Amino acid sequence: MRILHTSDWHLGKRLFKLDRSEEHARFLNWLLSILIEKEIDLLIVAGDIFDVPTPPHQSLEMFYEFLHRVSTKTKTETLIIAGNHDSGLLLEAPSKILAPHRVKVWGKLSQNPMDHWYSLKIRDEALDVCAIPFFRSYELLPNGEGDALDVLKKYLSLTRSAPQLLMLHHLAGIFESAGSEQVITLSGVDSIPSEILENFDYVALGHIHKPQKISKNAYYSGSPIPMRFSETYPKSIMSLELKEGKFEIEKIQIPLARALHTVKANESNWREKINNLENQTELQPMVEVQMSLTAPVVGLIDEIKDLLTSKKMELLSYLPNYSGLEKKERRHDRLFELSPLEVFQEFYAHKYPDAPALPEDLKSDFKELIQKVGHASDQT
Ligand SMILES: [Mn+2]
Repeated sequence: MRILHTSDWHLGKRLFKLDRSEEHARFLNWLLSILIEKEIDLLIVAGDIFDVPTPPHQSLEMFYEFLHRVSTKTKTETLIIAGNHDSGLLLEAPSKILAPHRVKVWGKLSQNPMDHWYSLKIRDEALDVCAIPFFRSYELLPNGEGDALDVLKKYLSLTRSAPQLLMLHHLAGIFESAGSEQVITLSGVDSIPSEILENFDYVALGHIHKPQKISKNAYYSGSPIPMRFSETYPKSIMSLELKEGKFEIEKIQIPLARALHTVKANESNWREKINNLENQTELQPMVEVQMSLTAPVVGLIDEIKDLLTSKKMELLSYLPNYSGLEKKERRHDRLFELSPLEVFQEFYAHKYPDAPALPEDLKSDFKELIQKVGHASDQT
């Protein structure tokens, strides 16, 4: 049985004024070609299909058009869980019409753990899949009592009769974040301990945008396109083959459709640095220029734009840094790129410049508050 694991598509995502849909379209075309070429039996999408709970119509069209192509051009089954950016109910709404297209969606946590288990048999290989969409602690503990991890364990355990695969959109183990993820916690637990995941033969994780292995069998596939200028590492999907009950795991690098370049320069070296940029992607590279200056220079931004235009690149973000101004001050220009926790950390550093970093107790209170706000907005 051949399986692909991907997550965090964030269809509808923008970076400043840049619409990312052309990059997403190219990723989905490439993904379809891999499904066909490798004769993939099962496609796993571990949450954050869309960037926002009410995605733009074009993003919905891109998603359903992709599912239709998978349905008509391949024999692949597609399993989808909702992430923290998705509306689980929106994803689940067309479930009945998707079923004949071999698409299954888990948008919301059911009260019955068995609703989250799905058994398959393909190419003589049996597999039990446990699909847990993003959930908040109160969904595990409707009465507000008990231990969230104990309840979660009930969802994750099934008498073993075949290899088991878990789909999960949460924080698990010890991970390295890309910085473009939103804060999520599990009532007082910052991350699901990796021991809980050890019973599974493979754990297909979503939420963290940097691809990584967090324990023996647990992987974040990462997002397919860089979400920020700082995400310079290659993006990938995971390819698995289940043979005689054992998984063979391989990472496949996704071709980069559009480069995001960061130039850190000053008045004397910016031309050279821009001239050194390579233009190797099919779509026009976008550039962020972080410029150290002693005083404002009239017309500089136009000169930078002109040079970039001559190299068939575009200036998307310009961050002048006048000497003496702290880096953290400048980051306020990018407020919408920051997570609520990052904003709070910056606010704290601004308010108490002489204090050390944000204390842990304040940090966990803030995370809890954000979660409660999320809970309240769910109910409206
Ligand atoms: Mn995400």
